[in-house]
Amino acid sequence: MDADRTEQGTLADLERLAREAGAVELAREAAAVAERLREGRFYVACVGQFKRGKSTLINALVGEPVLPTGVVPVTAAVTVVRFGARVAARVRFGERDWEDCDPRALATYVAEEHNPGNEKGVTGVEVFVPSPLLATGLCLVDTPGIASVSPAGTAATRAFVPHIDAALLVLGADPPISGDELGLVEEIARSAHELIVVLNKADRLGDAERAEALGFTERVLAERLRRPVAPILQVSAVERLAGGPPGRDWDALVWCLEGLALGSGASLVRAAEARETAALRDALLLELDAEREALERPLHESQARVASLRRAIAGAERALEELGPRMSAVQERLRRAFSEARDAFFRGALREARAALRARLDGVFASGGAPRARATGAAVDVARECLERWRREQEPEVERLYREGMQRFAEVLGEVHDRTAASPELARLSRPEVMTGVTARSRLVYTEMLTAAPASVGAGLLDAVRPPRARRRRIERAAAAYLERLLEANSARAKNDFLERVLESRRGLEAEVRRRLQDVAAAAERAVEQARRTQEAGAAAVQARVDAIARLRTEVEALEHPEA
Ligand SMILES: Nc1nc2c(ncn2[C@@H]2O[C@H](COP(=O)(O)OP(=O)(O)OP(=O)(O)O)[C@@H](O)[C@H]2O)c(=O)[nH]1
Ligand SMILES: [Mg+2]
Repeated sequence: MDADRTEQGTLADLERLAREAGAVELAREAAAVAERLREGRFYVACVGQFKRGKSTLINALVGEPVLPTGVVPVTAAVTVVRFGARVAARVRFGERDWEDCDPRALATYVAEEHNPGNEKGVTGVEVFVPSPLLATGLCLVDTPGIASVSPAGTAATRAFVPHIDAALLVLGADPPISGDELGLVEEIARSAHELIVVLNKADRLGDAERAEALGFTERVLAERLRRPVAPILQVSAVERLAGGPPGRDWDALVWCLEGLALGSGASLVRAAEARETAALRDALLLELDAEREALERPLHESQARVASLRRAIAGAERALEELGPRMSAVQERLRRAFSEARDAFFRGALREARAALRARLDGVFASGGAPRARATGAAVDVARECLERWRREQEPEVERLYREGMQRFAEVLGEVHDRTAASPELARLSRPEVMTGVTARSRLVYTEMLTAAPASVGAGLLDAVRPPRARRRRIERAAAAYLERLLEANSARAKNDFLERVLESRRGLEAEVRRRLQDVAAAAERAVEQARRTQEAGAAAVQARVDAIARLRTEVEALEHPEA
């Protein structure tokens, strides 16, 4: 059989089975996925921390300022920018149908200011633009910036991760990449392999700052993803949007995106097919099982269960809140342990490093030349060796601390599981899954040394007019002070990075528990409600429905798995 027909057939079957099962939203999703794949549409999601310029970058790429942008956190809902004969937009609320909307009024739905925390319940926004870049099926997806003041934005972006086919990671220089961004990109990389990384706002950066940010980010990313990443592209979305020439790496970015469409578009669509089909299938099986269980109980019990389920969900949410201080206590313990280790290092290393520097400076002054610059270089070398040694020595301990911390986090969160286990529907919140991410590695990822500017240029000019002995003393003092600053700043930075990593993992675990709680609860509530209606129709109706569910289940399980 023709491969395409098989694949489309599986989704069509899923849609039909979901409809028969009464899982309207799943049926709709299956239809939407089938349509997107039939049309060869794939999602390149622009992701990153808030205010990196993701929305501006998409506007610049499609050549129209269609998405709202601004200096305060803006994007509050995931927005798909796709090809259309003219600029148009549509929006969806909850499980309702799409509604056309004025593309100029998009901010009403997607901007944090007009829809804080997505209180309007927007579940989808699509913008159509007649851009040649999109004509290939490529869709640019704007996502809310992560780690901004609105947790709803981060949650919306994370919820979209399973639908991402390729990612466009938008970074800046300050900081070059955050722990949250690394966590997100690692999560995305589990299912989407294509990753383009851009350093936006390049117009604002000096050459030195840019080079430092680039080198650092490439190394950190490669280390975290455990594979090399393509060179980071430097762009300026505002320059391009203002109609400036496609300077810097702009053309390379466009080629990359066009290349994705031409070279990998088809395989991205196939991978999406396999991924989305598997997810829909699992969701449908979950709904069927939940409904069957509900049907097997008497009506009054089902009604009591709806009430008890609602209480259990509220209880679990409260439990999560209450566990906050305990999670913070674990975090605080880790902070103290790591701070002590770092302070001990700093005290011990400083003496040794000063001695090593003195020895090198003898060489510097013996060989003449520009002693101040070479003394600065010697301080950088000594600091680097010293920090590297520290990193090597500390790594096993850091790993142990991190694991221990994550284990404690998972145990604390496990209490939510225990408290909800009384409700069979919520007992599906299986503990091992809650612990995903616990095994994440904890290496001191930010090992590349920052070399803050040494003493002022003025001092260098004065060197020339000083007697040699006085000059040597001054240079030695300046180099020693610089060495101290380097060690202080870089070891403090490693500490902050470790703590940020811990915080990020904690947030990830909590978000995962919340998401599962909501998914399972929603499926169970729907099932109980549906079972209640069937039970009201009498025993024969119940039997017929149990039989139908058994048949549907068999059919869903027998569906072919599309190959990625
Ligand atoms: N100088 C400079 N500013 C830029 C660039 N790109 C975006 N900006 C500015 O940065 C600010 C944030 O841009 P947005 O596009 O709203 O950023 P975002 O990442 O979508 O923000 P959120 O949706 O809140 O996550 C705006 O004031 C933009 O004008 C750039 O390349 N250079
Ligand atoms: Mg935005």
